[in-house]
Amino acid sequence: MRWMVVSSMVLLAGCLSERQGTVGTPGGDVTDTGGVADGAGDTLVATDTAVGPVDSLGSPDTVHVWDTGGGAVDTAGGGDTLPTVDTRVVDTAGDGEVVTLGCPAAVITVAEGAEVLPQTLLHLSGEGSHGLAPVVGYQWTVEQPSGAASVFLPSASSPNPMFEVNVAGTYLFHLGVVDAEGRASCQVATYLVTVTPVAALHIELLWTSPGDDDETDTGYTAFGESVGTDVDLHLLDSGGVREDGQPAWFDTRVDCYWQAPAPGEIRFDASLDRDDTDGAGPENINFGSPGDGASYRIGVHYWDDWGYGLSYATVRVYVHGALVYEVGPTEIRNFDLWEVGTIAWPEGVVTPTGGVTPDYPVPFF
Ligand SMILES: [Ca+2]
Ligand SMILES: [Ca+2]
Repeated sequence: MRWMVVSSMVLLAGCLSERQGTVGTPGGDVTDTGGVADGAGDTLVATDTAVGPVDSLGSPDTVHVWDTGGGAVDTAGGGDTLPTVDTRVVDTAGDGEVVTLGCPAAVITVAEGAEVLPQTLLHLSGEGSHGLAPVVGYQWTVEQPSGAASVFLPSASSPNPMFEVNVAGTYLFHLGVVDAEGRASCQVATYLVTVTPVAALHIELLWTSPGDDDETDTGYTAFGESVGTDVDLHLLDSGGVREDGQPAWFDTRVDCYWQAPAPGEIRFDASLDRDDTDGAGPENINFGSPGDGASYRIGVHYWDDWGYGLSYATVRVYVHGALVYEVGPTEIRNFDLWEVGTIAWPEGVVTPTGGVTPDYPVPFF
């Protein structure tokens, strides 16, 4: 095995003249014993930029070590042995720190940055990952906010996947890589993305459906059936009541929901950003300018369970980006209407109204 590290050669020249020592001993460092990669099978070349503590390959204080072959390595310090090519331990000069080298470094970049709005489609990339051999394998994972169920597209093994952050909160992405010689990264890279709504009022609906064994799939079957449950978020304008005094749910003039995602009146500029029809949610309503003295009703309607049975719904309310109210999970069954509560403005205080009405009669059916 022969490793060529071109980028370190300039630094190497400087280090060689001033660093002598032994491998694995505090206070020492490793230097070239007899030519660079000369094929003798026991040549070691090491450099240390000596900027500060060594933590990992690829950090500002990079260390590169490579061995042209297996077996014992005779360093300038005399008679040291490295255990194997891939698990070399090197003591850095002066500070006594020890680091394991040889594994590739995973590097994450996110085109949209670390602070984004809900519904942002992130473009992730691990293509800056690097090692002694080219990086050829990628494995992404993520810790999402509670209830979020987004997936990497096209897959979690793509070098540059996309990922939609629909739920407010923090997403902690992880990336591990493998190089062409089969070495895995010694530690995964992490990247924290914070999703913060900016609307004055942001309402989020999430749900889970135990009868659906895959809540992350999307779309419809060839027979036109959804692959998940369809629950809907509603926000009723202040004063939105029918002649009989009951809340005017499903009235497209005053109810913001999938059929009236932007009811359009200036004083009621609430808008639904997506109608999730295949499980998990979320559905979000953003409301830019609630009226002072107004009171808005929040509702959740179980439009169609598509045969997957009951669901458990959770609603979160954000005022100027801060979570002020969360309720659920509340059990709902097909066609139920859950009247979650009312929110008073500008106080931003939610008063639960609580009840679930079974088989709510949708007016236009
Ligand atoms: Ca499903
Ligand atoms: Ca829906």
